[in-house]
Amino acid sequence: MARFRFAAPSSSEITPEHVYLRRRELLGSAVAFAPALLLGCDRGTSAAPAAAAPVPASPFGKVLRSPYRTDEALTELEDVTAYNNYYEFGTEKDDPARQSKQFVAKPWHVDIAGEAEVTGRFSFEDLVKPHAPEERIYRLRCVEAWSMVIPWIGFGLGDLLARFKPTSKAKYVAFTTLHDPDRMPGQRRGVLNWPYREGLRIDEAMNPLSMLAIGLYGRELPNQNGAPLRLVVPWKYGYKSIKGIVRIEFVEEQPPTAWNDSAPNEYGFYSNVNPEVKHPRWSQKSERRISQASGIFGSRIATLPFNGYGKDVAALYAGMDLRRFH
Ligand SMILES: Nc1nc2c(c(=O)[nH]1)N[C@H]1C(S)=C(S)[C@@H](COP(=O)(O)O)O[C@H]1N2
Ligand SMILES: [Mo]
Repeated sequence: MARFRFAAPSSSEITPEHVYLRRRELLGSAVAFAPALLLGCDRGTSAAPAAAAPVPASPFGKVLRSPYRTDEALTELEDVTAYNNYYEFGTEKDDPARQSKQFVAKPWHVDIAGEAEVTGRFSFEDLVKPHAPEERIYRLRCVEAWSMVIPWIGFGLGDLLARFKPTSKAKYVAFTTLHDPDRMPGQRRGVLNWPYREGLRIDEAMNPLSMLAIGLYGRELPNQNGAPLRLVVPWKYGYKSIKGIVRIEFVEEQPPTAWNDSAPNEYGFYSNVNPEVKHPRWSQKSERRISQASGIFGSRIATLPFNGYGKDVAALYAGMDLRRFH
């Protein structure tokens, strides 16, 4: 495997799902008969495709392998798509997978509005087409103290936003999820003030780590993960990564956000992963990585400031009291 890895370094193809799955089989069985082979692997990364696995067509065409990637073990596809938070489809972790089965994320439009030179309604296809899809492997840290490592397909949010030429009044970007109780059964209950809304300061939105995801594990985004497009902001708690986006608005004032709205003492606007700021109901100092290798919930690991992305984003908050602006 190690040899294969170096024999094929130039592949910019996405690591396809069946390679991940095959790799998982290899990892599962290799322990029994070939520990040396396993050790030779690039442990826990998807950078090493399983030997001789054919590369199937991707729904995205060519996918670039982004340098934005952690080399930690991936959370298995089964868990990424079975253990979700998406209150539009129910509040239990297994609700979104079950209750989003009928959801059809097509046709899909996104309204671009507010302080920008270019505004209007764009089809999902028109929005996505100019952007070369890339695979980025990010940690997602939920405020509930579990985390996953997910190979997303998408592109930089900033690249998309720049197309609309935000004006100097665009200090924040506000995002809104589809509001359609007929198609999103969870919205028939008032557990949140629908529609789900999120926001970023414009410099956070333009930071190259912020991405719009349209897929994961080489496939289109599953409904329960936010089809057809959702935000992924890896240095913030998971709830900032809003799913099923239908509106992006450039605004001058800090916009309201769903969780801050419903429990302001628990959820601030910034929501940067911060082990030093305690959630009123639980510590944020550690997390359990969801992984089948070590039981569905792996052992506890220390949570890192900014979810480990401090090198790239800490400067955004220079001089700010991050306890106050939590
Ligand atoms: N519209 C919407 N987006 C949402 C949520 C939600 O309930 N509704 N849940 C958030 C939370 S709390 C988390 S942890 C992540 C989970 O993403 P995943 O299910 O793809 O892992 O989605 C976030 N995005
Ligand atoms: Mo979350």
